[in-house]
Amino acid sequence: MIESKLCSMLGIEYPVFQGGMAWVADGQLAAAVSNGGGLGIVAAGNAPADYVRAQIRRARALTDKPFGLNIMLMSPFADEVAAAAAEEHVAVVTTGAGNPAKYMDAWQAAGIRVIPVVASVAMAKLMTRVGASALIAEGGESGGHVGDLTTMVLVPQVCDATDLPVLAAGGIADGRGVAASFMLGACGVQMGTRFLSAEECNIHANYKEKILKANDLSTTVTGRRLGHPVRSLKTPFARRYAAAEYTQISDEELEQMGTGALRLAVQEGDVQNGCFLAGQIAAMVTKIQPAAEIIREVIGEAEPLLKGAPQWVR
Ligand code: TUI
Repeated sequence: MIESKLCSMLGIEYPVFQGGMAWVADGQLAAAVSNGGGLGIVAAGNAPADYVRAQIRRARALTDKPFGLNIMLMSPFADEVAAAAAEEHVAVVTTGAGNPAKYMDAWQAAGIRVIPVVASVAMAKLMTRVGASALIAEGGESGGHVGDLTTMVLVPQVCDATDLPVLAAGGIADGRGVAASFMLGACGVQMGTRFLSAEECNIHANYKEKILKANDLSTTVTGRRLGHPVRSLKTPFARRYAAAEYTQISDEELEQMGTGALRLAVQEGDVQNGCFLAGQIAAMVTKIQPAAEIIREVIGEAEPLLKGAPQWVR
């Protein structure tokens, strides 16, 4: 059995979080992951507070286990979603794509454990100072908005910079990734792409098919010109966007090009115009299975690897 202080802190069975994937991580997926013993997370993405409340309530109806809410801090609705999180008293708030310091007092007053995603040591230190309960160190192997560092170099440096429990994220698809994360000093993992193939994940069939067909070189990063690098599958949309970044078009036009592309991928399965966010481990996702089985499988693989570590030492 894997022992992690995250499990006792949060009342979960396995130290496995499901990433807060915008448009993807609804109440049904979050509840399935939490029922499977991990921490399911509802993603607010760019949605208004009403939508987020509805998904929180959906998750609550489907599980009595703890679950989290991910707040994407670049969202125009971040303020109202932050307030809704406090009112709904979710167990955990995770944050991404920014600095949540201004919301920390309100969340803590509501008894919420705040677990920010950090992509640098500076952000890890700041989040430790302002009262985070744990940190998710996410490397650029992940899907979606990415930082500059890889998981391999970010996780140990974040662990050295804080006394808080650290979860590793980015590039983790199986028990080998879990075991490696523990060796780097983490005491839990967050996986996003692996859960795209969960039976309870309500994305368009075309999205799941693209993930199952992906190979090691199927993803690319676009959006550096606007300062928001995003990893997604190499699709017609990604190629058009990447080409446009090197033309004279204005930043506003470029921004406009990306608007709505996530929804087109997730809800319409639009293979021409959708932006299919995925991490570099997409090729390691090979079957559709229940979320609970994914968790059991990765933990089941990690345990013998961690037990076998003494083989390397005489
Ligand atoms: O946030 C993510 N992944 C995401 S967000 C997203 S939605 C989106 N839509 C359009 C454009 C961009 C994104 C899709 N995927 N992961 C967590 C994460 N956070 N990765 C990196 C960071 C991060 C970056 C900078 C965290 C803090 C930070 O600090 C900046 C500051 O304010 O100093």
